[in-house]
Amino acid sequence: MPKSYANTAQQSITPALRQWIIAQAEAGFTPDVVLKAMRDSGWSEEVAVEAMESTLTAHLQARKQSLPAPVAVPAPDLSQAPLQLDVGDRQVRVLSVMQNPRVVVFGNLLSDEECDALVEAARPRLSRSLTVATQTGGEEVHVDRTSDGMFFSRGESPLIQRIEERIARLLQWPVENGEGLQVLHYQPGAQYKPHYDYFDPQEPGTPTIVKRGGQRVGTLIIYLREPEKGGATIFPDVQLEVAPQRGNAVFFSYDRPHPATKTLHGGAPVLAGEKWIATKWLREREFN
Ligand code: PD2
Ligand code: ZN
Repeated sequence: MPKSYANTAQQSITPALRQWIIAQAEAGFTPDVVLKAMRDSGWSEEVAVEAMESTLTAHLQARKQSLPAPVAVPAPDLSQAPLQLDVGDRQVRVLSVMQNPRVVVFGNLLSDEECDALVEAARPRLSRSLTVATQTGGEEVHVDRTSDGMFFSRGESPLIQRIEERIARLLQWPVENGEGLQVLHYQPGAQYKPHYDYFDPQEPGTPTIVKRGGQRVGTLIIYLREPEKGGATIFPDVQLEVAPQRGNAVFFSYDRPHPATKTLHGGAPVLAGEKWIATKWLREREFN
């Protein structure tokens, strides 16, 4: 740590000292440990306490200000802790709930027949998955995403319409705010490395992307065909793994485009067999 060579009366709180205090706090050291290290390096108790207090208060304030404001997000009605939710044409089971990040695992969202029908309608239209090109707002092939995929248009067939209406009821979010359903096919070895689904406000392409419908605020990943091994959806910030069980789905929401939402997630490599999913991304506003 920066040493104090001056006597107590002359000790001043330098930028180097402030940086060091922030680094200690972010590394998880408690205030007493940090204070002791400062005293051991020659700082007086009085100056050390003042330096800690003023530095950390200002740091937290700055962090708060850089956090985007929270917005409304899609959410199932879990106020009565239901075991299942009536979505009109089906009872969807609530299997697991996490508060922070907001993650809900659903069972019985789609029938086996609906899963198969989506796979067969998607199969002839697959091509190597693209990700959004963050520089330009266009799309590009990306090594982090080794699946094949396609998008259905919203409402393009009675099957798609039925599923979209079911999702809208389940998550209490308008059909119009949803992007078209995307189907992804992972072969052995394919994965989707951890990422956030919201568009990074720092990237130059983001203002163009969010002109249409605003930010993404929620994701529903539906498992259409399960692999024999691997292929879980993982949330590394909270060490959560969701098994890709056919007909089930994992939902998560993010009320601001910021890592503070802890919604970093990925598709673990498929180790054997093939994995098929359908993803519905939900926007703040009508997406057209
Ligand atoms: O296939 C998955 O489990 C997965 C993981 C991360 C899908 C997505 N992201 C996605 O479609 O956004
Ligand atoms: Zn994702």
